Amino acid sequence: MLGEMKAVFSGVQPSGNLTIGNYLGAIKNFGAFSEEYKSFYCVVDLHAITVTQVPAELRRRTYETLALYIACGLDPAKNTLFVQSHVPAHAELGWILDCFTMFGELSRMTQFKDKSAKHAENINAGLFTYPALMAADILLYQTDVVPVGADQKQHLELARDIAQRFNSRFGDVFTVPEPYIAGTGMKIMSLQEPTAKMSKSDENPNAVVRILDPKDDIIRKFRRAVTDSDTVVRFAEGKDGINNLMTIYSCFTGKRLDEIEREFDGRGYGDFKLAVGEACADALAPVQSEFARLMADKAYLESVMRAGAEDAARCAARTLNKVKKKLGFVI
Ligand code: ATP
Ligand code: LTN
Repeated sequence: MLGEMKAVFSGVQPSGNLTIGNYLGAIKNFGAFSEEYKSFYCVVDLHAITVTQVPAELRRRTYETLALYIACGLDPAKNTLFVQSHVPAHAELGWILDCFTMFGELSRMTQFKDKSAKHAENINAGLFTYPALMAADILLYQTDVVPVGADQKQHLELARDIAQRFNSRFGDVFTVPEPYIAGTGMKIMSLQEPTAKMSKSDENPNAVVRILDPKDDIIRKFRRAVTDSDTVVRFAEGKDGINNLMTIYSCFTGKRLDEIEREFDGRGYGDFKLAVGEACADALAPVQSEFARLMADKAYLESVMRAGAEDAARCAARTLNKVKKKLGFVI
């Protein structure tokens, strides 16, 4: 709780062009909290540099990620939208929480294991302590709810453990956050390898549908999606490709899985894939045009991020001061 209100916090890394996994698993669900919660949505650039970034691209994507937040329906008047590095309290509390996070806990994180396998030449300390910084992001705002995709559940559990550990030593300092993992959109899989998560840093362009992809590309990628040798559109074990396409179609159209099975009864995969592509492209079209409008107005985006950082810094300072006092720092 932040004062009288419940608080929601989430973050997206400006580490690549966002995918429909980021959209359906995370951003699309953020707006639901705006009315009743004090809402913080952050572009987590400090997290992004745990893997090598090209500076000019990082800068461009930071603007783009903020613009996408707004284009996906987050009104800056109702949501605090900001860039993580603009609020130094994140790095400060991150360090403090490093000292309350165990080596063994961090070693068990699957994202660390996956990313260190993928970036074997750059297994840096930041990649390892990433979850403690994420805990700092969340705990600074006395966050009640964190909407994330299923892949972040383990990090959320660690953030809860860190909060509880700190509280049991120093009294009630942090709200213990709950994850909010959206229904069928929780894990969108790669179109080329449907047992692996769709990830914005995937190198195979056909595996990933990006929020900003033109309609033709979207249709083509779904047409090439890996399915199976069966011909029936049915949600079932072993049909990972079809299950994923059905999930995506359901998220974009609001139709239930059994309705989708009936809709495509007796029709082939070709028809179904085309329908998924069209539903996806149609749903993204308004987001894309709003995005283009926003990106043409950098001054507006800068005013949003500045105001967001000011508000976030004010809220974060309250928690950070409390933490420093508890620790025995002279303030
Ligand atoms: P990267 O490939 O750089 O690790 P990512 O695509 O996993 O990035 P993040 O910035 O780490 O994206 O995640 C932003 C949000 O999107 C998180 O809440 C995450 O859980 C969610 N998310 C990412 N990929 C998916 C997916 N395939 N399905 C559902 N949610 C997802
Ligand atoms: N770790 C997340 C991004 C992230 C985040 C957060 C999400 C950083 N800080 C705080 C929710 C709350 C990711 O990789 N998707």
